[in-house]
Amino acid sequence: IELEVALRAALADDQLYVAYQPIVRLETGVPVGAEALVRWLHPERGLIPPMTFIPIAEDAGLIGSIGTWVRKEALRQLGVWRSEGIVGDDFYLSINVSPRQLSDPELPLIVSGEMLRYGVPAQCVALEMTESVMVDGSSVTSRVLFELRELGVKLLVDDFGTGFSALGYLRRFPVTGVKIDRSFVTGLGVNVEDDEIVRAVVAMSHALGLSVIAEGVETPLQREALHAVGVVNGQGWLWGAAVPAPEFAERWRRAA
Ligand code: G
Ligand code: G
Ligand code: MN
Ligand code: NA
Repeated sequence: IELEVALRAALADDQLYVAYQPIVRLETGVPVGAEALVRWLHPERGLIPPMTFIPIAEDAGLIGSIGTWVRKEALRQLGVWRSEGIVGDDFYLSINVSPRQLSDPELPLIVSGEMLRYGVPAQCVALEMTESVMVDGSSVTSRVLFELRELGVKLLVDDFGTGFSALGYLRRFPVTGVKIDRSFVTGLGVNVEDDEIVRAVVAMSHALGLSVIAEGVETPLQREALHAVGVVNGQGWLWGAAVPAPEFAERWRRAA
């Protein structure tokens, strides 16, 4: 409850900011996009991780406001980077959306308005959702996903492989790609079972026409193992952690 009160104040007082982590082509290390990750810098407690405050925001009914703020801020920033020539048409921003946001029937209209306003084409936007959205989602959520996809936005399944669910939703929903959870990437090149899981995920994803992004890539060994099984894109500390917009632009200005 205490954190909930503080979180309401954080939204009002500019304590939230968005950090950007590059998503790169494994072969070259050149960014193809970035993931927008919300950060809360509390005036006394310092940085509070999203793993702590996102669940609180969900329970307190604040995830809608926070999600809206993050999405607008990220799309605004992408518009600025595009107009300054820091990134090009082939660079996309990937934004996390919670189940609650995807149950709002107005979301596709709102997102399309924001893209127009900030001069961002739909193919430069990805939305990341956990598979629970599709497993538990209502018919409204289903319609929202189809409408977003119709706009041209990419739809990615985050933390892929951790949900213990049947995979039928990959065919029923207009998903365009999966992000392999970092728990499977950690053991690559060392643990044969992780190698086999990732190999199978990649084969299935490609058979379904889905893109694959490996998360949490930290070592050259992991990068090589991913490349060997046909993964094209990755994200992780090997290339860079999430950083505030000015640092991201400084670091990647000429590459992206
Ligand atoms: O990189 P980091 O440890 O900050 O992210 C932890 C998790 O918090 C991410 O995997 C993501 O699922 C979640 N998260 C980060 N930013 C957002 C956001 O803007 N909205 C939602 N719903 N979740 C986010
Ligand atoms: O959306 P998602 O929950 O996957 O957010 C990614 C989370 O993983 C963020 O919290 C981010 O800070 C974290 N992360 C990103 N790259 C790495 C990495 O290379 N190693 C580890 N351990 N964590 C990472
Ligand atoms: Mn994510
Ligand atoms: Na993830």
